[in-house]
Amino acid sequence: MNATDVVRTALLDSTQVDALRAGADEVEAWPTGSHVWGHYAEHTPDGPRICRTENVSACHPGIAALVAGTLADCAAEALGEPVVAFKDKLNYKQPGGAGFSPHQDKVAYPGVDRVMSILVAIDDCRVESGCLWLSGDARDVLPVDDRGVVRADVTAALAWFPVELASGDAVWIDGLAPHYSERNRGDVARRVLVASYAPAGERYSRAHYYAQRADRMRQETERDGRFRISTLADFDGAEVATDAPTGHCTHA
Ligand SMILES: O=C(O)CCC(=O)C(=O)O
Repeated sequence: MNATDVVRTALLDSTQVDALRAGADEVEAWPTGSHVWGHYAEHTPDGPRICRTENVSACHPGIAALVAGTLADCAAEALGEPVVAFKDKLNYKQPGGAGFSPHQDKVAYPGVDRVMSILVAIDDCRVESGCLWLSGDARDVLPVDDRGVVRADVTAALAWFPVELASGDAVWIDGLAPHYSERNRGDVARRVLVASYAPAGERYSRAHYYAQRADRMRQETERDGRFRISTLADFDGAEVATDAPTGHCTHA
């Protein structure tokens, strides 16, 4: 497998890219911790910057429409059957922003069987700005360490390729495909929207996923004392710890 097998060039047209960019700007301006599903910041050399917003669809109709429309069609094509969108997030990766250690989405999303994520580039994603790296070598769930990321010795034995994208391009990430990304060493942001889908027949839902996610994150943090922005402790950055969400979203 290489990047040409999994990239859809220009999945979004220029009107869709402009709308997505405007939506991401709008959401990024929300105060840290103000969105009940997660609106997280990290420490960067330029100070705290927003690094991730979870479940953007819940509070942004434009992005919700994209997740339910063009991106869902792309996921259905990849899985070869109708899909349900159960998760989406914006990853911002500002200059100096951190990457993510190698992981598999099937391990990260509690109880899901088959999953296909579509990562669409808002800004150009280059090696320098911390694009995604993928491996096509895994046929099953791989051994993990205490953070839930693929064990270093296993990671070292896999073949990896970078997935460079222009804004509007997308990449399919199968639930078993190990992937990671590096720090943004450039001077412009590398923002992406990532939406995740399960086959509709599995009856896996957004409400189920986000309830399971909250439980899993609470349990894991009780176990290891780490503040985290996902079920796995795969984020390599220094998060700005915020209080647990209260169950009330100020943007809904
Ligand atoms: O945005 C990235 O670089 C990594 C995407 C990803 O794997 C994740 O958010 O879990």
